[in-house]
Amino acid sequence: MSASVLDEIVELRNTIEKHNYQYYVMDDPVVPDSEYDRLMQRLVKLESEYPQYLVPESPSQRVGASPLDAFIQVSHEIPMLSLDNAFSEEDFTAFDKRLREMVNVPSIEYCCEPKLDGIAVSLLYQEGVLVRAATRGDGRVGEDITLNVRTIKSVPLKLIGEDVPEKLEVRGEIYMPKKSFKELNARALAQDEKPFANPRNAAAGSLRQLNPKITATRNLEMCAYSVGVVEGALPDNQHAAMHSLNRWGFRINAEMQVCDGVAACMAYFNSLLSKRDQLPYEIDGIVYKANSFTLQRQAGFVSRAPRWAIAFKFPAQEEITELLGVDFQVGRTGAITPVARLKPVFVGGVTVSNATLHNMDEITRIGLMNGDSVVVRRAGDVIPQVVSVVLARRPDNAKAITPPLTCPVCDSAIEKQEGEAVARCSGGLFCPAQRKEAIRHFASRKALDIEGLGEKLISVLVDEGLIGGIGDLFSLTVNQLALLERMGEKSAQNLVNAIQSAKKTTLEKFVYALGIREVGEATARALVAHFGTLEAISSASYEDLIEVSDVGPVVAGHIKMFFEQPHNLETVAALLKNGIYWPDTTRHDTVKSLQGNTYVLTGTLVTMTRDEAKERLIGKGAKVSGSVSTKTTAVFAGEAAGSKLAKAESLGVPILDEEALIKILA
Ligand code: D41
Repeated sequence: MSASVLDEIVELRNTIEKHNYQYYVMDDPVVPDSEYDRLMQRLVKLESEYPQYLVPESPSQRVGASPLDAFIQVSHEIPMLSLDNAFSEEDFTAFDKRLREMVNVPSIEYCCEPKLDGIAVSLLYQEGVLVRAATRGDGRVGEDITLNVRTIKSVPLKLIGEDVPEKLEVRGEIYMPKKSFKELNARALAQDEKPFANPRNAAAGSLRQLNPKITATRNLEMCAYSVGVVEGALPDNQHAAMHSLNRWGFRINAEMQVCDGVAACMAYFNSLLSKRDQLPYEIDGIVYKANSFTLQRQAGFVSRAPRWAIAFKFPAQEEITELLGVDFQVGRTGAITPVARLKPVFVGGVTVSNATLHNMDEITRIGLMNGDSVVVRRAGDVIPQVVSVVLARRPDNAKAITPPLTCPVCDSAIEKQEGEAVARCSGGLFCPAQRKEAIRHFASRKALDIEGLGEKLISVLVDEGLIGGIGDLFSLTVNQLALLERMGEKSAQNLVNAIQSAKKTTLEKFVYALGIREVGEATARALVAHFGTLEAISSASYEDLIEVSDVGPVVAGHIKMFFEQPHNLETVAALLKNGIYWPDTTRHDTVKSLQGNTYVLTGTLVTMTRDEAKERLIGKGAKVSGSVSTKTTAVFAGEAAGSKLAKAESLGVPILDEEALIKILA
């Protein structure tokens, strides 16, 4: 009897380990969470009934019972080396040249992978069982963090495979994925706790917990990058050794690749740099390791860094600089945005002297004061942000930041809606700032695309009283413009020409250009597809508006409000009178081709979403209904269609496939 219980326990452990491996190491889960939970519950139950079978490497034993008093120091049998840095192609070329000359080969194969921004650790396995995990520390002595590391699901407690070495020390990086970091900080903020500055600090803080139960809640991951002590067989190169580790149960970097020579390494560098923001974890560069272990041994190391490896750093995405002051800008919709004026600093590949602070709450949240030193972050193409204050550098004369009580541009009252973080100027188009922004939006590339009408010129035109709003743009004359400072006859003529040729547009662009709150390009397109004409959009009721797939209650409210305001109607009328027009694509044959037909969409479509299909059918004059009836012209059925098919069949309504849908929409 108990022999069969043991069999079941062993079987459960193996199955759970296999699922863990698929889920946490291979990112390729094979069973739903519910099934996994059921297996784990069964295992926990059996182990509590038969404690004689309990072993520390059981997957049920990741989170230990009692917290520690302190971490114990441990020595690394083989020191954990550090990495030299390269910051430019020249640095890297020089490194490669030195190495080639040292080992006397014409070209070197490198095993390349992203440099994860986490905490380096050493994991020791005896007979395939995890016996110790330690931080790198100073490379010779680190701290025993076994209990915490055991809670990390991508760290195998027991290795898989016939060829696992007797003794194996695996080195790697423990890190917090970006998504987990965001969630952790959101939780911290919700509980009025201090958020972590970056995923690296969050990972370090999570590993430094004396209570492993806390670490267990932190969603850390571990990725292997090298082998330390090994008693047993290992392939003779880095890339193959990493794949052995992967088979034995470790996560390795999916971007790992072998590149031969400097040119291939540079191509790899550039390709990862452009992918950087899409990766689910933070990286701060690329690590290049000579692939051959023989070559590694020949090259050796100096002052604790191997001669055969280098970290080629990406430009830093965070730097410290000084806050010179805070300006309050008024946007197109009146939203007042604090903008940090910074002492210029080179970060993320460009010089930054302004950074957004989003809203007043953000200033409070990061506890910002004038004169502070701040951490500025610029990642990818995202606008630079002030991340945090370096409190240790706060000067004695730091001053509180006071938000304006009235609009800094037009002095109108400032409104702040209950529950909204954004404060707004109530001046509407009486506020020159909002007017300027409205004109800028109207002239922008995705709207009427008026070349040469940029921010500075708009500002001058409004300040000089030449235009009051978008309605006045089309009556500007060359003579008026030529009088402006730094505007010659020629550029005045060019601008007037650009304005005139912008008169021909599309209804989609025109609706977008109006600058109705929260009506972006996609919503403008959806409105036009749904209603067909400007008259229909402007006279639509709230109920009509929320029928449009892209439009919710809030946006419907904004649209309705826009077309109820007399000055907006006057502006639209002025624009039309001045000759803005769009070729009427809506009234001709194509649109009305499906007039009078009613369709039902069901199942999953492959080439478009159901909303898209709906919008396009409506655009052609058809009705789209949610339920099948005798009035239904046809049902378009995608994959995994359900009860609507049966209903159509029973009513004798034609059932068509996606191909037919595509044809009808073409
Ligand atoms: O991703 C990393 N942070 C990473 C760090 C990596 N992918 N490879 C590394 N390789 C080494 C050597 C070549 C010494 C085995 C490393 C580190 N070292 C390292 N991390 C912290 C200090 C050194």
